[in-house]
Amino acid sequence: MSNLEALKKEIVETVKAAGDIQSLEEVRVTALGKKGRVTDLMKTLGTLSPDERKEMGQALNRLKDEISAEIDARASILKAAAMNARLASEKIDVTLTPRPENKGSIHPISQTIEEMITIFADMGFSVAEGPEIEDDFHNFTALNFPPEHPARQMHDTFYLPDVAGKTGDAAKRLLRTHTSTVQVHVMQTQKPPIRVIIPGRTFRSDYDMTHTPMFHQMEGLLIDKAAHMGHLKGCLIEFCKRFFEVDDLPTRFRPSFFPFTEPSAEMDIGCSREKGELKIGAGSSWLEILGCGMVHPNVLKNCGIDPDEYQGFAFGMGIERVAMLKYGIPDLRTFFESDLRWLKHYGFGPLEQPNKALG
Ligand code: 2NL
Repeated sequence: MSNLEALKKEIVETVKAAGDIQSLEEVRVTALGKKGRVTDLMKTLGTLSPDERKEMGQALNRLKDEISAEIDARASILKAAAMNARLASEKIDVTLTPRPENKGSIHPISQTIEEMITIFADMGFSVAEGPEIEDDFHNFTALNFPPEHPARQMHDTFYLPDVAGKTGDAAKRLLRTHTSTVQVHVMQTQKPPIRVIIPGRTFRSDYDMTHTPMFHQMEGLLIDKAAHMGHLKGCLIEFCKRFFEVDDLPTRFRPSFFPFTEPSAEMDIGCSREKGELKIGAGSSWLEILGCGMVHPNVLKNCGIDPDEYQGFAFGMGIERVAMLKYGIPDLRTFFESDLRWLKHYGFGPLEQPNKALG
């Protein structure tokens, strides 16, 4: 056996004997590192004649490759074993009964969504869902956002890396900034009449006292041949009365602007603010609660619906905001901190009714 073969045999034996990734790394350094045994032999090449140097150089490179392959093979075996050991040691028994001191509760966002669905379902709306990762068309273009609209900028919207092999808008992927993307899918795939609500997560690059990068919206869309602003107002007034459980709730609509509706409005509900305490219902103050309007004809056209035949109304509201108002939760950011004391205090029991007004 040549010297090199003997060396290889010896090193491969130490590779096979390495019991964990750390000792394998030591073996690698001893053989192939800067001061390793194979590297030392490489350094002697300069003392050889040109012919010998060529032959020996090739043999040493081969040896290096063979040892590297042995080390890689051993590394994958050791990594798999380490993962299996970790999986075995971190196993939990999900059939164990929960500890009573950590009793779970329904998050106020889930409770609020359930309450809203209950009220809108009673008016004939069904729930639609869609992807959280979207393209530029569904999030902006179809909704009549002009090409240079500020919401399209990097600092407002979370963009994902471009899709490989595509360019321009077709390559863009983003986290939806509103749930209107789902209405676009619904209009593209369903024939009117349409009556849907969409609760879901939305994402914007923003974080301060009143903004979190992930938040929830509830949007609604109704498309029919003769839908008009009166239907919109009736529907939303009824919703607010039931949601806030106040029969004579004062409401008002103020003109507003959204790219996707024309005309557009914001809806306020009456409230009182006495001694710093907010009370929804009678009073001399107003509280903005949602945005709404008649679906812009360009949006209908972009989604394949003939605006000469159909019209519709749409609305959107922040779920955290209305949950804070209804349940007196003072700080938005606490919603997503998973503080068990907060969850216990503001959470709901599984048998609590979604909405008393319909009970
Ligand atoms: C707000 C205002 C709004 C809509 C959302 C909508 C969706 C389609 C077409 C037209 Cl596909 N409109 N949604 C309309 C008006 C207002 O949201 O303040 N949200 C938190």
